[in-house]
Parts: sequence; structure tokens; C-alpha cells
Amino acid sequence: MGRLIIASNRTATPGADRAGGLAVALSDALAERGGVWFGWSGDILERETRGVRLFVEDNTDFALADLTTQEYEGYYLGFANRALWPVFHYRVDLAHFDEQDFATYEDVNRRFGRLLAQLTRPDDIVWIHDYHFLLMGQEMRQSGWDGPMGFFLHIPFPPPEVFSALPQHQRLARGLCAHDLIGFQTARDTANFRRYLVDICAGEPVGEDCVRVFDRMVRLRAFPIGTDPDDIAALAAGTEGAQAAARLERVSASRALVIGVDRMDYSKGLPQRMAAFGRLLDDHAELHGKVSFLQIAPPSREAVDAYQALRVELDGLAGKINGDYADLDWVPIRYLARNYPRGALSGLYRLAQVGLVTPLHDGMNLVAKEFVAAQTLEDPGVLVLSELAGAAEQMQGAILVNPHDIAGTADAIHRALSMPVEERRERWAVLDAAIRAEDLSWWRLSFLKALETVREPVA
Ligand code: GDG
Repeated sequence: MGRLIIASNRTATPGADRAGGLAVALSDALAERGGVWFGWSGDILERETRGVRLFVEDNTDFALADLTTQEYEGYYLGFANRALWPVFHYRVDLAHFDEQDFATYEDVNRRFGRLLAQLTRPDDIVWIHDYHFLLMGQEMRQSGWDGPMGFFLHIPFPPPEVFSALPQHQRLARGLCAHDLIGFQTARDTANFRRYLVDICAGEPVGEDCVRVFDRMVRLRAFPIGTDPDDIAALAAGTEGAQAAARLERVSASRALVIGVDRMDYSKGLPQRMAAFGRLLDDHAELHGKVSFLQIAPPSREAVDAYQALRVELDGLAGKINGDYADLDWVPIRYLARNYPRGALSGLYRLAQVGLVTPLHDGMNLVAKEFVAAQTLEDPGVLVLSELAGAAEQMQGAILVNPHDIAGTADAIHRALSMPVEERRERWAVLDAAIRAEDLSWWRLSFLKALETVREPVA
């Protein structure tokens, strides 16, 4: 069996403990068969450095490349996060299309693709991750790599009408089709890309999940990413989890707790969620002093304007709702714009009666799965989940909401808070079975299995 070569914008830190989640899954995959994990080092330099820095850890080689300031701005902040991220999350209104940013994105994908091609051996398999590297596979092909190559998109793939807003949509689609296998989070994303290839690029559907297009055969499939439920449950019961829960309980005095945990991103629907909680308080005076909403929202991508605007909006909304409703001994919204350790988060999920996960669009949303994993059968909390999160395809035991419907979301929170324990247990059992059936190991193993057999004839 050949080695596994993984490329992702950021890698785990060589030599450091893995913080859980995706980093652990990819480390496990590399540990099993040996290989290379390639990505950006996180360093930004004034002038370009050639080559990669190599760190060896057991049977994994980390190959890290630096970015120049100009590359960081054009590739990462510019095209990846000002054009691709908004368009793929259906927010063409927030997208900024800049030809120079695209040229830099292409250059970085080319430079990185060439570097990675040099590190491959003929019997390796290559797995590239996410929207930062849509063109890297094609660059590897042009550098001579012709072995099996898969790509996984962690974010949604929008309908063709939305994707086509990108001035370079054809170039990007052609680049993606240099892979043999393209994995998406959901059936909806897979169908969107397939429709784009068939309707816009004259692709010809072959068998159940293949398309012949741009003189190649490409396999498209959904591989919904999962979590590690046993790890989260252990963290929730562990010391750090219990301590975080005890700290909060001391001040919340057994009030019902609604929890949200999200990177501070406009795709996560945070203003709508705060408005829904405000609406709950408008409509239900009997809940005043009886329920608190804890929103943990570590800031991200703060150099991008839309993220700065979101921060200002959330500060204002939380302040307004608290100003309207807080009392001497009760704060309705605890809004914490900072990062907490995984163990603490798991303990807080377990403490909460309601998990509020209401993105406007999300590839999957792992917080929804982590919230479920942290619950216990005796007294499970209720998940209120956006029907526009990828996770909704699997998590039918949740109360599903349209996150734009503020009154509907407020009603769903109310319903969750008053749900009898029998119904909570029934729903949780359905959700727990779903997250265990397709957990994080299932995700990586099923993707790699599909990638290994990708060169076999299409049935
Ligand atoms: C992208 C896609 C897809 C959050 N706050 C803290 C913290 N987190 C952790 C959560 C969770 C992870 O970060 C966030 O994962 P999500 O899936 O919710 O969202 P994105 O970051 O947008 O990830 C998404 C994912 O890729 C995987 O394919 O599901 O749709 O957008 O694990 O727990 N972790 C710590 N402190 C925090 O304050 N330690």
C-alpha cells in the first residue's frame, strides 16, 4: 500500500498534542499508512522562501510552506475569504471580486502544487482539502502526478446560478475536475456540482455518481463529516468539563441554559439567533429570570471587513437585549467573544437544556454533533438546528428551523425548553444513533476506500 499525501491550508502542529476533531482524524489516517501532510506553515514573510520545511513525526512527514505578505493578502484574505467563502455560502452580496486576488490565488495553488508533486512517489494517493486549494490538484497533474487524487470540500457547494457569479467559475470547475474523486458534505452539494457540470459544462452523467467532463471521468459523492462521540462524552464528564459547568452553575443558579458555540462568522446566523432569543423574551414574560443564553463566539478572520462589521453588530445586539431585559440578578445573554478549551465546551454542552445551531448556510456543522454527543440518556438536552446546515440531512431528531424565521426560531426554543423528558429521550436516541453511524472514523475510512478504488471501471 502506498503512502497517503494530505494537503490542507493549515496542518496540525508537528510535535504538539492534537486538539481533537479533524486534526486527529487526519493524523490517524497518516499514522496508519505513513505519508506527508502538506500545508501553509502559518508564517507570513516579507519575501518568498523557496521549498518547504520538513518535520518528521513517527511515520508522517510534515511539509510546511510559508506565504509572503502579498500572497497572504491576495490568496488567503482576498480570493479564498472575500470571494470563495461568501459565494459558496450563498452570500454573493458580500463577495469582493478582484482579478489580482485571483491571480495570487492561482499562483499560490501553482507553487504549492509543484512543491507537493515533488514529494510524491508513484504508488501514493493524494487527498486535498477545501476551498483554499481548488486549483492545486490541476497544478499537480501538470507537474506530472497521475496517481489517484481526491478532493474534499468542507463548505457548501452552491447551486450553479450562484456559483456562476464567480468570474472564474469555469476555470475553478475545470481545476476541480483534475481530481478523480470529489467529496461533498451532503447530497444537496453533490447534486449542485453535478448540475453545474451537466448543464453548464456539457458533462455526461455516467452510472450513479460519475460525470465525464473536460475529457476526464470524475466521481462525485457525499461523505458527511462526523465527530468522535466517545471523545466528546469523555471530555464532558472529565475534570475540565465539570469545572466549566460548575463555574457557570454558580452564577446561573439552576436557570435553564440555551447554548450556542460558533466561530464568529456571518454564515453562522448569529444576529438572527440573538434576535430569536430576544423575541422569546418579548413573547414570554414568564421566562424572564428563568432562562439564559450562553453564546461562545471566538473571533475569526478579523482582517476581513465583513467580520469586523459582524463583531460590531453582535456587540450591539447583545447589549440591547441585555439592556432591555437584564435584572440585578440575571443577565439574559452571556456573549463571550473568546476561545474556550474543548473540554470546557463539552462540559457546557452537557449542562445546557437547549443547543442552538442556526447557521444561514453551513457545510456540515460539527457543533450540532458535539452537542448531541455530550448529552446523557437520563436528561438529554434538545437540539434546535437550522435546516440549512449540512448536518440537517442526517439529524432529523432535532427541531429543525428556518434560521431567517425569527418568530419560528423563538417558538422552537420555547418548545425545546418545555419538552417532556420522554420526547427528549426519544429524539436524542435518534440523533445519537445518527452521529454514531457516520462518525469521524467512518468519514475518513469511507473517503479513502472510495479513493483507493477510483481507478476501477465504472459499474
Ligand atoms: C468548516 C465548515 C464543517 C468552536 N469554538 C471553539 C471551538 N470550536 C470548534 C467546535 C467545532 C469547530 O470548532 C467548528 O466546526 P464547525 O463544523 O461548526 O464549523 P467551521 O469552523 O466553519 O468548519 C463546517 C467543518 O469545516 C468540518 O468539515 O462542518 O460546515 O464551515 O469542532 O467545537 N473549539 C475550541 N474553542 C472554541 O471556543 N477549542
